[in-house]
Amino acid sequence: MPLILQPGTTLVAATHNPGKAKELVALLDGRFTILSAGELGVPEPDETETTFVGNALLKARHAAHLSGRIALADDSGLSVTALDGGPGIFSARWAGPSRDFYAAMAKVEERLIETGSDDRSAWFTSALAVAWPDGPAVVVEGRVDGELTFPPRGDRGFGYDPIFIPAGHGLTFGEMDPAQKDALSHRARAFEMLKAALF
Ligand code: ITT
Repeated sequence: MPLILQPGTTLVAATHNPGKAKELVALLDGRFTILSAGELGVPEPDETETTFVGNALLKARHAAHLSGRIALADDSGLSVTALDGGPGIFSARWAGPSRDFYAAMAKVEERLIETGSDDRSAWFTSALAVAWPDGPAVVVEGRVDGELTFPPRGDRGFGYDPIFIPAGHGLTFGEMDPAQKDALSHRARAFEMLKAALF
């Protein structure tokens, strides 16, 4: 039987990151009723996998198992060419336990300077996974390429948005209107694939 998500289905958004949760709700566009993992008291699992896809599946399966509901998870991050794809799956961890992304962005800049490279190309990845409680799961991955800029610009968005300029644009994700980011982001691209697979 094909896996289909009917409009109106209740989904658990398996994220504890408010910036991400907001974007997921905007992308879902009123199609589903969303409960957050935080509201349901579902704890964050340890992200023990080595890929975005692996960690997205792990988070979705964990939330589906504990809540008894279909769960949607995102695992994402910033990859920098001159840092061999880092911080990548460690993007949240570079911000430390207090989730200080200004410190994390400064660390990216320091590491880039240390390499001596003038390559500022980078990309964001988002793996989105949907898991049925103790059942099947689907995972897709989207990417957006761009360039890094320092110092950080803009206070919209979240995480590394103030240093990332998507290719073909002049504004950082931190300066863009949220709707503009949602039209071209890694998360939006992954979401298009999810829609094609499940809606
Ligand atoms: P959950 O696991 O609870 O969803 P998290 O913040 O720990 O929250 P990740 O492990 O997927 O999530 O970490 C991804 C990090 O990458 C995230 O904390 C952001 O700082 C960064 N990131 C991901 N998508 C981003 C975006 O659209 N804009 C800016 N930074 C982003």
